[in-house]
Amino acid sequence: MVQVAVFGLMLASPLLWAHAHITATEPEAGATLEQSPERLGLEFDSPIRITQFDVNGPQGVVELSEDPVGAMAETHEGVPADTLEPGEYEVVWRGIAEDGHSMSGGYRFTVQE
Ligand SMILES: [Cu+2]
Repeated sequence: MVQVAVFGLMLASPLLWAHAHITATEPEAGATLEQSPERLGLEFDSPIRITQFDVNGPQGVVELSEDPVGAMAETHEGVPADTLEPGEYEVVWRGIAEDGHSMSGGYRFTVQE
């Protein structure tokens, strides 16, 4: 992994802002969890500013005690204010990468009974 990252840096011109790609979500897209997740997260290969981070579940909008909106970073975290009831959840996000490109995405996961 380290070698791949170094190779990528050598190819990229330092004069260009990096285009970002999402590399991971927390939990993984499509995951079925045995218990409520303590945090929800997004990971990118270069910094992006998150402009929207919404979580919806069987009871509607999930309130977050911590959300990543406004932060410019590679790793973003949202923390549910309460334990998530069993059911299917969807995270929807938007952001702007350093190169000015808009990005958006979403993923679902399930909390088991
Ligand atoms: Cu881009």
